[in-house]
Amino acid sequence: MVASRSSRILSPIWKQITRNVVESTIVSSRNISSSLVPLTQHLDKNFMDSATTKFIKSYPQPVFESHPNLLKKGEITPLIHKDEYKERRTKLMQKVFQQSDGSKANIVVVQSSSKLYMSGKIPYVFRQDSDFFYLTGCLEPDVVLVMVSSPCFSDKYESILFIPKTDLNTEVWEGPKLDLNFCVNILGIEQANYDSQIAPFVCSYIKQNHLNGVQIWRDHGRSFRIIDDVITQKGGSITTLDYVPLIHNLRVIKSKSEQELMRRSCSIIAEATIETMKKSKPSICESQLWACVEYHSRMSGAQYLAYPPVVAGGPRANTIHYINNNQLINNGEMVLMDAGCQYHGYTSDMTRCWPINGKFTSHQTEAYEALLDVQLDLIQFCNERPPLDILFQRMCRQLGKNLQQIGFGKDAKSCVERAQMAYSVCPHHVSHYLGIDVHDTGKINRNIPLETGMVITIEPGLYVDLNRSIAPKEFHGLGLRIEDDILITETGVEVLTQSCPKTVAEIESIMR
Ligand SMILES: [Mn+2]
Repeated sequence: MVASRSSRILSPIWKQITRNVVESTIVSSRNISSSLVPLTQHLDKNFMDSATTKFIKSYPQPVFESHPNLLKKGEITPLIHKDEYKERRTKLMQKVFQQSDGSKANIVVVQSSSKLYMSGKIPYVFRQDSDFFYLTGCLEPDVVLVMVSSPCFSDKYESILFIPKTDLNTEVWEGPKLDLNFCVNILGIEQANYDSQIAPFVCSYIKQNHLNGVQIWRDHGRSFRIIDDVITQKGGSITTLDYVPLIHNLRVIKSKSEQELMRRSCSIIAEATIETMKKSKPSICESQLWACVEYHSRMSGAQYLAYPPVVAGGPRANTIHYINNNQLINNGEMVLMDAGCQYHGYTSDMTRCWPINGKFTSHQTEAYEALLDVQLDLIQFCNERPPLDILFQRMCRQLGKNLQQIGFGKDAKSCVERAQMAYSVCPHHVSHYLGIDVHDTGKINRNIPLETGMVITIEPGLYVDLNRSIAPKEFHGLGLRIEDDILITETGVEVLTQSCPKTVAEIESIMR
């Protein structure tokens, strides 16, 4: 990364240009069509070299004009059209209205993520806030979406995007930034303004509606100083409510285009995992397998891995969230790899285990097949659309039964005792919702029946640490998990990670 230069050595002519342009970019929402255009008017012709021209034509995020390989006309992010984003906002506002008593005005405030820094001016890879992304498709930091609806008008609302004001110097270093035009013409938000106008706008809206009362909907898990201050100022006339459960209710059901994005995300991680199996050999380092899965994911179009993967050789697989990934894997050991990627905002989450030398031992086969049998049964059971918690109970029963058949928990006499024994070797849940987040829509209870359009994981595990007395000695140290991503369809289930093999014979054949 190139270090920034001190502003002291900017030549006077650049100072002049910068000053002119900063002054010229003050654009109100009344004349947003003039945004960016004035930039060129102040530039001397001599400075309009090819790099500058290119810069003027650039956009803050991929659009059809600049990335026809990624986007069709009208799509804000790949496969998601402007109209779908608008429909999401409309549905949210309908839910907001349903939750209100109808006599009050509603203000919904959704913040994007902010840039985070590792040190000094070195940023972390930027990841957009999931709810903000879902409602706008906007990939820029420090933006705020405000939606307002007056009392008694259920289907009428207004959306305004508030953006940070940029300057030429920032754009020279970081590239083009969001402008008011982009918000309206590309993102399809009805109005746009600068972030200095958030408080005045919200205050005046509250003032207009103070007789009816005003409800402010926000993410109760995040603070937002501007809105905190407004609420403190305005005191009693305002109720604050949490919009997150309402958005999660929408996000938990995936549209056709979201399903296709998830399908691609899952197939990328499936193929990348196959490549990683092929690269495996005794004494390879866990970090090399991590590099391999990340390389193949990104080469196939993923933006990044969705979370730090677990690449755990031998007994380290018993540490469920092992992410050190820094040890050599010995001949005769198995490796557990839990990895997922992010494909244009949508996440996959898959786990496979394989012997590092390509050949399962008899005990590894026994334990692995006991677990795989449970996983296959649970995927089938999804056809009956059970709640996730029922899947978990079923996992405990089935795993208990299978484990006893290979010598675990000899003293467990009843079904309940066997299920308890299984819970002791698989202490995590067997499923979670999946989507924009890995652990998606956390506000949705796991006790509701599965519905068409939901995507979930099925991930039973078996962790036999070195002192696990209920297990025969030959299984000690083994840690296994098998995880696939499942779409609930109108007619049944679709295993989105299907293309990654998981039977003993298939895995051995791939590694041969
Ligand atoms: Mn998972």
